[in-house]
Amino acid sequence: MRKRFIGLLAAFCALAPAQAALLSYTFNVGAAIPDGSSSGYVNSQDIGPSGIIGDINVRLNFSGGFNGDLYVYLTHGSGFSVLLNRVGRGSGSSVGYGDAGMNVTLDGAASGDIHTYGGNGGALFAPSVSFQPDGRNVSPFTVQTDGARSAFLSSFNGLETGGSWNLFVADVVSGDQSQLVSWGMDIEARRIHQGGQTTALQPFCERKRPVLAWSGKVREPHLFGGAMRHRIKWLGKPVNSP
Ligand SMILES: [Ca+2]
Repeated sequence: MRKRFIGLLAAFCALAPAQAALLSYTFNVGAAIPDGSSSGYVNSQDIGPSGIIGDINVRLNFSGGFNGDLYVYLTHGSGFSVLLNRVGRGSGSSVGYGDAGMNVTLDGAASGDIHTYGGNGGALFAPSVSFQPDGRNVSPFTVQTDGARSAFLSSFNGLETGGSWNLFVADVVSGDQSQLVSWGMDIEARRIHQGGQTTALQPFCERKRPVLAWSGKVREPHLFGGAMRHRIKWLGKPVNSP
């Protein structure tokens, strides 16, 4: 009986339309990046608590410089993602792509790796153009095209949006100077905080594990039936805790 119910629940989750709130932030910066300095530049932005991250894309807008000089990563809480690590640097080139500037969206679901975008600056000059973040969590002085990729934007999934977001940018090779024009984030939030309440947008489907855990390993003897009814009440309605 329980298995059948869980099966029905799984079917419900599979059929339920995905719901999420899109939170967009753009930060106009206009900062020159120190040329030939691994100390780099950090742009920190504090945003209020608005939700829990389901997915995040990051927009980068640089002008001038030499793209293959740039090493860029983003941190927030326990999250960490390498966005650019000397694009184009690999066995065929020790300096990377020489294009000046970019305006691009980094999206883990995009089809191409920005590290190998091809060196055509024109391809990167529209925020509607998207690539996967570089993800190579290695020194920008040794990075190679075929290096392992691990530091993706999915590192932020499940974290609260609120708090400090820190964009680190270094131009690690002397000659040519980049300017960070602006950067931004497009966040799909699975739950949003408004007016002192948290609204669950996908109460069942984002909590598959607790649902499946209701098979005896629970603290409350009536959790299976009681919590299920409770959660059904949550559907589309405000709840006071995540
Ligand atoms: Ca440089």
